[in-house]
Amino acid sequence: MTDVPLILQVGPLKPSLADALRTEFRAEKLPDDPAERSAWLTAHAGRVAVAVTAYNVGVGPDLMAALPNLRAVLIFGVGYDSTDTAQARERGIGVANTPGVLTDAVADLAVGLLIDTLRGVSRADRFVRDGRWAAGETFPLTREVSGSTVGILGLGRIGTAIAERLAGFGCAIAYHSRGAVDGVPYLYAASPVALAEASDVLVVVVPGGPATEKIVDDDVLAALGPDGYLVNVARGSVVDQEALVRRLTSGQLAGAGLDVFADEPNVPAELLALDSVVLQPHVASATEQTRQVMADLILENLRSFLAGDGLITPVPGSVA
Ligand code: NAP
Ligand code: 8YV
Repeated sequence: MTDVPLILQVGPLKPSLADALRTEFRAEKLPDDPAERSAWLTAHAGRVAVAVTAYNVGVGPDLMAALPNLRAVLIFGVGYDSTDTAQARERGIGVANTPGVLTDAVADLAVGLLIDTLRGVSRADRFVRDGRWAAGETFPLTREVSGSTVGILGLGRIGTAIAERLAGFGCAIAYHSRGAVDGVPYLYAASPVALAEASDVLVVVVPGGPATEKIVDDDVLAALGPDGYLVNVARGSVVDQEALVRRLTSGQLAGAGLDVFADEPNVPAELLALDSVVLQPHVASATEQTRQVMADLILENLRSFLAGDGLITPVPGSVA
């Protein structure tokens, strides 16, 4: 046992980031195997000063409680719903994420997913590859994107970037957040149901966590109606996935574009079988450029924190 402060990698990270943590900071990786993890924690937990993790793993309540000298958690991603921020606040542990630097990439993918879902880009590609065009079949008409009304649930950084892109398509934009946003030219809806009622397409981009658990419930999907579409680039937890599957399979919803799911990487078999949905493996921020800048921001936070200058991008409510 030594008292040198340790940087701990929790879960998989971008390989170049994991390399930089290991070479520049002598970081160690928490074993994945439960028995090995438990033995590692028994031997080294007291040395861990900083944990570096990603959205899909995080530092949950048990792991955080097992690290008595933890001082900071750095999250590769803007969402921090898998990390116990309440315990961190109580214990004065700083939590930082990577906000802003992935906004454009996520907004681009959301708009691409929306266009694909309404216009059937992936479906038409399958149609051609399957030889159906060559065999004389006609691809069915699809739904116009330009001029449609798009509801944005969560007009934050990414929601705003999506709205700005879609305004360029001549879409009417409505939104719902817990409060109206000053100075935006979009229609404010007082609830998720009111937003869905006003929208042809509902794009979901609120943070995950208990406050937004199934915020898109069956009532919201019903309000969207049989000609309505859902696009989710937020978290699987924010949509009632069973209700979504039911409405899609029964034709009570026209289609969905989904980058996120309730139990990733598992996607319900019913969705895999549906031609009206476009499915993505949680890749909205996954460009070379964005992932590099996210990794750089993690390292900048770490260097700043270790130099005693605090976290550069603490999450709301966190100590810096
Ligand atoms: P942000 O700037 O904090 O925006 C979040 C928005 O959601 C704000 O407008 C906020 O407004 C609203 N909101 C929060 N709680 C709400 C509630 N209970 N009801 C209604 N609105 C609520 O965050 P961001 O950078 O845009 O990121 C948003 C989320 O996108 C992340 O947290 C993450 O889960 C997800 N994301 C996914 C991917 C992906 O790969 N698919 C990539 C990046 C991000 P108010 O506080 O005024 O309500
Ligand atoms: C992930 C995301 O961070 O930022 C978020 O909240 O969901 C994504 O950008 C990314 O997939 C890497 O973990």
